[in-house]
Amino acid sequence: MERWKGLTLLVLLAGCGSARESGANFSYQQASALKAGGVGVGTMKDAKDPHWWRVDVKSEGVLSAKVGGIRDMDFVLSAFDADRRELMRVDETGVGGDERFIGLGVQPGTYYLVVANKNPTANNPTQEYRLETTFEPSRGRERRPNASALTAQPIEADGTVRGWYWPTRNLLSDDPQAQDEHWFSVDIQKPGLFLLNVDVSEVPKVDPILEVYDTNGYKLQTADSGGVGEGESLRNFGVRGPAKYLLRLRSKYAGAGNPDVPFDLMTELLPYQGRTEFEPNNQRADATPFELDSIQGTIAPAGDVDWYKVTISTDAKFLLRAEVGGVPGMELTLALKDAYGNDLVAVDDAGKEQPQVLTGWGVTKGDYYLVVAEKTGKKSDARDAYTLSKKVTPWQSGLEWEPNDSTATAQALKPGDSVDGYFAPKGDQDWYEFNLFQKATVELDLTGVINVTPTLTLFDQEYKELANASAANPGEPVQLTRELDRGTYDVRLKPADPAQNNVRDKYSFRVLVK
Ligand SMILES: [Ca+2]
Ligand SMILES: [Ca+2]
Ligand SMILES: [Ca+2]
Ligand SMILES: [Ca+2]
Repeated sequence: MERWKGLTLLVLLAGCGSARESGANFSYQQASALKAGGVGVGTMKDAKDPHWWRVDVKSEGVLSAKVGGIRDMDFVLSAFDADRRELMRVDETGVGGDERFIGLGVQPGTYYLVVANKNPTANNPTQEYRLETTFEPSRGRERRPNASALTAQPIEADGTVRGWYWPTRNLLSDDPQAQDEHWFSVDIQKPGLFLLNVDVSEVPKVDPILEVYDTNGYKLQTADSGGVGEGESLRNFGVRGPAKYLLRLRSKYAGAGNPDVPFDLMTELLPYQGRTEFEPNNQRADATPFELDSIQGTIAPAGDVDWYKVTISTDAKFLLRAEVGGVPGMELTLALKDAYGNDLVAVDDAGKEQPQVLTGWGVTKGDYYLVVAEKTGKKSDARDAYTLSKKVTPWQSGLEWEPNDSTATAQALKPGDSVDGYFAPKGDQDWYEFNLFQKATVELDLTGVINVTPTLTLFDQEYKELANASAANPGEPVQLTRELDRGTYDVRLKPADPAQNNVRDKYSFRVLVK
C-alpha cells in the first residue's frame, strides 16, 4: 500500500514537472528544454517534423527515455550528444507503438533527444505524446552505447553490471541487419595468473551468447550452453596479467530482446592456484600445467577439449595412473599423448557418468599430455566440474610397463618371477617374454580378476602359437603347463572379450620352472 502511495506521488510530481514543447522545436537550435529525469509533452502537428529536446545533464549518470505511442505515428527515438553525434536510435515498433532506450551513459553537458515519425501518412495533430526520461546513477549499470569493440565499456574484473537486451537492432551500424551487442572491457593490471569467471543471468525470451576476445579482435572463448530464457557461464578463463580482454554479449536470435527484465553480468577474478584448468587449453601449446594430484575443469562450450601437461622431471621410470571422474549427463573420454601430441592411449571404457581410468602407463623424463573431452562433442556444462586426478609412482620390477601390447614391446620376465598388471583399457593385451636356458617343464599361472575371463597364449621365438588356455568363467584363474626346449618364449595375456577390463584389480602372472 505504502509503495503504491509512493508511486502515485512520483507520478504526480512527474506530472507537475513535465515540460511542453515550444511548437517550433524542429532543430537543435530550437530544442525545448527537458530536465534529466523529466517528462516532455508535445503534439505532432506536422507529422514530418522531428521534435528536438535538449537535456542539460548536471552529473555523470545513465539516462533512459521512452516515448508513448500516438495513433498513426511510427516513432523513431534518438539521442545525440552536444555536437549532434547520434548516440542511440531505436525503432523497434510500428505505427502506434512505444519506443525506448535504457541506460545511455552521460557526462555533465548537453544532450538532445529527438522524437521523429516515419509514417508519411500519419495525421493526428492533437493527441499528445509523452517523452518520459529517467536519470540514475551509473554505478553498476551498463552505459550505452557500447555496441562495438571500440565503444566497449570498461568494467571491473570483480563486479556486476546491469543492462537490457534492448533495442534489438543497432540502427547506427553500417550494416542494416546489425543486431544490438553489448561490449565490455576488463583490464587486469596486476601481474600474475588469474582465473576469470563470468556469469550472465537469465532473461525471458533471450538466448544469450557470451564471448571473450583479446585486444586484437581474436576470439578466445565462447559460452553458449543455455537456451532461450537461460543464463550463461564462463568458467576458468585463464588470465596472464597484466592483460586486457573484451567481453561481447548478445542475443543469439535476431529480434529477440527484453526491455522489461535486465541481465546482470557478473565477473569474478581469482588468483590461479593450479587447482583448475586454465582455459583456453584446447591444444597442446595451451595445455594447463598439471602439477598437483588433482585438477578440475568443465566441458564448455560443446566440443571443448582440455589439455593438461604432466611433466616428469626425474630421470627414472614411473607408472602413471590417471582418472577423470563422472559428470551428470556426460560421457567423458581420457587420452594420453606424448610430448609431440601423438596418441599413446585412449581410455573410453566406462559409460555415461562413470569415471575413466588410465592404469599403469610407463613414463620417463619428459612431457606428457592428458586430454579430457566429452564423447559426443555436443554436450556442455559450465557448472558441473569434473575432477582429473593422477598418480605417478616409481616403476619397479614385478610391475607391468605399458605399452606392452605387441611382440615388439613384450616385457621381459625371469622364470620364477611374477608380474602384476591390469587388463585395461578395453582391448588391452599384455605381452611377456622369458628365456629358458635348458629344457624344462614350465607352468604359466595367471590369477583371476573380476569381470575378466583371461586367456593365456604361449608362442615360440618365431611367434608361432604353441598353446592356448582360457579360464572357464570371468574372475577365474588360468594355468598352462608345457614341456619346453631351451629358447625364448612369449606369452600373451588378454581378456577373452576385448570389452572386458578391470581398472581396480591387478592380475598376477608368473612363470614357474618345475
Ligand atoms: Ca574446459
Ligand atoms: Ca578447453
Ligand atoms: Ca595391461
Ligand atoms: Ca598392454
